[in-house]
Amino acid sequence: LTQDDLKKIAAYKAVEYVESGMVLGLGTGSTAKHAVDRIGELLRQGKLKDIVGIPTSTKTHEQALSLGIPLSDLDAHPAIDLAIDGADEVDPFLNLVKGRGGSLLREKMVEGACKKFIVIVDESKLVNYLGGSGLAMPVEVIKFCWRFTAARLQKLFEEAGCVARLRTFGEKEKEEPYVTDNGNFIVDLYFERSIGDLKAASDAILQLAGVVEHGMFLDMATTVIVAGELGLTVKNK
Ligand code: DER
Repeated sequence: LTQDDLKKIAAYKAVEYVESGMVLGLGTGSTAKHAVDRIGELLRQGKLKDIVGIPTSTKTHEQALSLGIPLSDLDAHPAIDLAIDGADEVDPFLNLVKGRGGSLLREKMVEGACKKFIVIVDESKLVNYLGGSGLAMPVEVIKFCWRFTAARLQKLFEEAGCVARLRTFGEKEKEEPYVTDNGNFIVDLYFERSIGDLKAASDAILQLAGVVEHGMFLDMATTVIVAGELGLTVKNK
């Protein structure tokens, strides 16, 4: 089984929790893409009806449009029945790192408004502690004086050996800063050691005026579906 097969298996399992008439948060990323495709398929087959989708990115908005999934937004639907989305890291307490796809702000807004939030991952996303994968922990920051904000973020976590880097895209020498759907930059944090108390870390990050939001989703997931070589595991909060 390829990693994408596992992502699809987890996604299809999550869609089994979708009932007709639900307002759904539609996630972003390669795993959530399979869930959105599956919802579109079941709508087309008439197996699901009266679904309203609340996309977490322009990318997912376009995918859902192409599938004919009726769409709306948080202004019209401030309370959402169920969101399905991927994650970059899942710790043993179902805390998440998200946002390596750049959509963390809208994801956190939508998923924070949900009664149930199902996370779908392949087993490679499981970590012992957040930041433990050595991969990016994203922080969305305003463009204004982003270097100032990045330096304060790096200083905040110097104990954990933190390096803060502006997210860019494009070839070497012609790299451009990545700009989110909301017109902001992303500073990615890389850690050598655990940052310890996650709630304290979250509060400290959000106190910096130039920060918009960070990619730690603490105590938000209600169910995590993990697809592994040996099968599916469903972890409930
Ligand atoms: O950017 C995001 O938050 C995505 O959901 C990410 O966390 C998971 O993306 P993947 O399913 O492509 O690994």
